Amino acid sequence: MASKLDTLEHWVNDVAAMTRPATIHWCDGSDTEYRALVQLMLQNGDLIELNQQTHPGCYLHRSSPSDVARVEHLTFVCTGDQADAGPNNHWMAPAEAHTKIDALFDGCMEGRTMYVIPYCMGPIDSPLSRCGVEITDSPYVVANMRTMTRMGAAALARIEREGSFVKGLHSTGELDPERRFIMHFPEELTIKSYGSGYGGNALLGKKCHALRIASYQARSEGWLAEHMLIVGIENPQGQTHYIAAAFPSACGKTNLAMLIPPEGYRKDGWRVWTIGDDICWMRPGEDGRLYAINPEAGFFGVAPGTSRNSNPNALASIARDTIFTNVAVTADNQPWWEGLPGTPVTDWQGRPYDPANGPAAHPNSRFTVSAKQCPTWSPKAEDARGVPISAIVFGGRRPSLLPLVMEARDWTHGVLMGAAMGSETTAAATGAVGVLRRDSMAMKPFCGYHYGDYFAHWLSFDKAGSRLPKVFHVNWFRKGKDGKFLWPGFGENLRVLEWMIARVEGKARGMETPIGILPANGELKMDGVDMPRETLAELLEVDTQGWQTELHAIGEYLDSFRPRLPARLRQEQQRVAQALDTPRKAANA
Ligand code: OXD
Ligand code: MN
Repeated sequence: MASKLDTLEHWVNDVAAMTRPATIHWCDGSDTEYRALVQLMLQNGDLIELNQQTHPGCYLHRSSPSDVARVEHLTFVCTGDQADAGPNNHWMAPAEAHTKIDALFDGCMEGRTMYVIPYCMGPIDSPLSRCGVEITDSPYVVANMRTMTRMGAAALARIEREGSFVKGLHSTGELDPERRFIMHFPEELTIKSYGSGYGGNALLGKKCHALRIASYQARSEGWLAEHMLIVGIENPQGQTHYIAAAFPSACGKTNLAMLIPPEGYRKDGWRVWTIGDDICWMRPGEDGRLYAINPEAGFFGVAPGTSRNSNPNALASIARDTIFTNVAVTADNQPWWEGLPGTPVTDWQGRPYDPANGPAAHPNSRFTVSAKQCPTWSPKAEDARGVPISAIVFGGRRPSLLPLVMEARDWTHGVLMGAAMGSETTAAATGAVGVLRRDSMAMKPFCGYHYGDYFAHWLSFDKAGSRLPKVFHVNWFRKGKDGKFLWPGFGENLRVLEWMIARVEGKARGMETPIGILPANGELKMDGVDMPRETLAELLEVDTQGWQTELHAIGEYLDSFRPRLPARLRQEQQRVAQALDTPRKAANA
């Protein structure tokens, strides 16, 4: 009988015949291999050594200036039936997509090394994990994949055992935006990415596999692949609640996942445990609760804004053995970005720093670091069973209307809250920044199938025997009339999480409103926060008229997913809209 690895070898041979590399290297994930890759990249200029006294094992990579973010307009979901990709994706017929991109791959690795990277997304022995193999001609991708996934021999052994894996083919090509595509073939569990070296386009385990392909797989297998951080909140009694939270790119997932409790909380014995900062795979366990793993093994975090104030844990994590991409450097060769003390001398493009050229570090500059280096890394992150989720949180950048926190009255309402999510765009993707767009469950760029089917899949978890998490919506980004943020954010966000946990444990009454349950007077612990009462009132205010307009817009947005929009979701939107028209009735409903 043919070994399961034969399939892999066949595919590798086929790819080699098309791309024609000089050599093929099967990655084993060892330290020796990593060191050799770093040496190679230091020689060919892909990496620049940073100050090894202050930052041992740290290197800088500078991208081509036209290759610094995800490219949603060049990212395709190629399903046999166009309708299956949905209006939320760009679509191309699979045969046409293969032909188009294979023409680019033809001979593209001539004279170069082709790396074969077996990897596992999730703890190597977890039934929730899934494997993949990425073929690439980029040593930078190999080095980053080693940090971001469980890569090498153990993953290869699991692939041999299971036989199935996601196939990912990548080449940096000419880095020409005119010759760049990120193609997904969910029905073939295949990804083809050409012409970009940027993380989200090139580290195929991350967005391409763990979100777009995995969301598609999850639908047919009864689980969820989500753009969520996972954080454990331990109370002074030693009980830990795990929270999964979805925010669009560059909205502070990494900061929330590594939150440091305010001083009073620390003294009382509260602790925070980091499980993941970007992706969460969840599946119902035998007890009906949702159990989650972080499929990643590292953080690919946004550097600017990471500071002693915002995220000391991230700063501690990246003091060694980190690859920085597109940050600036100081006179003594330390990595630098806006928000750090000190001054840059060289900007992200390697030019002498001149404020007239814009920020010194690219706004989407990144660090890649092993999760194990995070001081709050939870031992539970390696638990094959995953962690039970007590609360799901949705949130976005909303300068107005959305209150600091609200709770959905049940699962269906929670799905509506997630579906209705909106946020101002950020630098994580190319395009205008600061424009409000709907981003259901923060999955707009990442859902590998029709959003209507996706909402139906979410609703389907509400069935007999399930013990689903409570669902909340937060908004850390509400602004006052002076244009300044009303909520201090960062560690203070624990106050909001504490209220959620109190709700989960049945220890807070909450206050019913037409849009959901808000903290009742005095339930948010504000001691030690210098905030006028009126500011808190503004953060929790429900502007009925504004919400009526919002509900109308949500209805129109949902209608764009007809005919696959689940009727239950539209009915839920109507229920909230009616409750807003007759607020008193809703409170007693
Ligand atoms: C990311 C993103 O890199 O969402 O996590 O863009
Ligand atoms: Mn992300």
